[in-house]
Amino acid sequence: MYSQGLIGAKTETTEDESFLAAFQARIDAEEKIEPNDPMPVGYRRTLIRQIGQHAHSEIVGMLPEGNWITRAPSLKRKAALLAKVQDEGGHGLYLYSAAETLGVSREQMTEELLSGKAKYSSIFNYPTQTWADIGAIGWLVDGAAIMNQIPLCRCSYGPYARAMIRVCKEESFHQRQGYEIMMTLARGTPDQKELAQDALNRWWWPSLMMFGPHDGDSQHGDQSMAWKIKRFTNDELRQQFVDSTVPQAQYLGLTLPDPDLKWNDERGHYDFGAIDWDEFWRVVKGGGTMNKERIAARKKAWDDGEWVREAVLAHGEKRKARREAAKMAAE
Ligand code: BYC
Repeated sequence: MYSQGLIGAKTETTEDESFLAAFQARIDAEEKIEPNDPMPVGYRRTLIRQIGQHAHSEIVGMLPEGNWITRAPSLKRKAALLAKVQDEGGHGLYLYSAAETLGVSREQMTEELLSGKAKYSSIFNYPTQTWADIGAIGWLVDGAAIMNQIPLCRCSYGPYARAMIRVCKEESFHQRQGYEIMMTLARGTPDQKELAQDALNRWWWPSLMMFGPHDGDSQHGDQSMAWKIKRFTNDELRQQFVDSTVPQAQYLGLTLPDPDLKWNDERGHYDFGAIDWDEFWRVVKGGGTMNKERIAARKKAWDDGEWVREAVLAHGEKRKARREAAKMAAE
């Protein structure tokens, strides 16, 4: 992996006023920050936290949908779902590689996920109860992900921004496959339409929570905006998501589970009801229905893969030794 030579690299900087001002000037001039550039410790730490958690979300996110691969209703649906889940694994790999360019190892990030120190998106702690949940996840969860990730393509840190470009293209396919499942169900029998409505009722509020706490409670928001890691605040992106999703629900003939949802002519946006922040923090802190199961599945995957990692390293060592022996013989 191109980034592995950077793990454990010397990363300290002297953070006097002139260094910080020069760094901010580069950000303000829209220059990309690259792995070997000097950067403030806080900038590096924020990126490792965010990219690491983003990577974890992608691979934990494979679990709720992976749960339906064997039960997809047709071969076509199975093939699309398999491809989608595989894409999410790929996103995790690009993101772990992007985080490695900041000097952190995959092992370290995995330990933090398994110990609960590093978070992953709250949304993946809800169970996928019916086939319609796969439609709702593609439509809403991938839809929310796109809304959040398109601006990350312009993130000030080069490797993260570049990883996001491909991720967003794939998320766009995911969103469409989800919406198409919802459309098929919504236009099907009354029972099928009811399944779609039930899935929407369960996934709507957790999808709004994906954007994170209100701006007033977002600890990292202001600094991440100043560093142009984030380009929009949590509340701005949540509002954009609501505004673009309401007409999609109307087109499906489904009802969003929010009696306070209504168009506000003055603001030019939809008003929506209060989010249950107690539920959000409970889930983020490990109290969701599926938290324990998700971490147990990731731990098993990590443990089961140990022999593969060892075999790859041993193979690498052997190849290196062979190359060196051939070089010595040639000299
Ligand atoms: N869930 O100061 P704030 C996907 C945490 S994958 C859990 O606003 P920030 C997909 C936050 O980490 C979707 N925790 O933070 C995959 C912080 O805690 P720490 C993942 C959350 O970073 C497979 C604290 O709350 N997308 O789409 O400025 C299949 C305070 O928050 C959540 C990304 O990761 C949450 N929802 O803003 C389908 C995108 N929200 O770290 C789909 C990249 C907040 O201090 N990440 N927290 O312990 C971001 O854009 C930002 O990190 C966030 C939060 C907007 C999520």
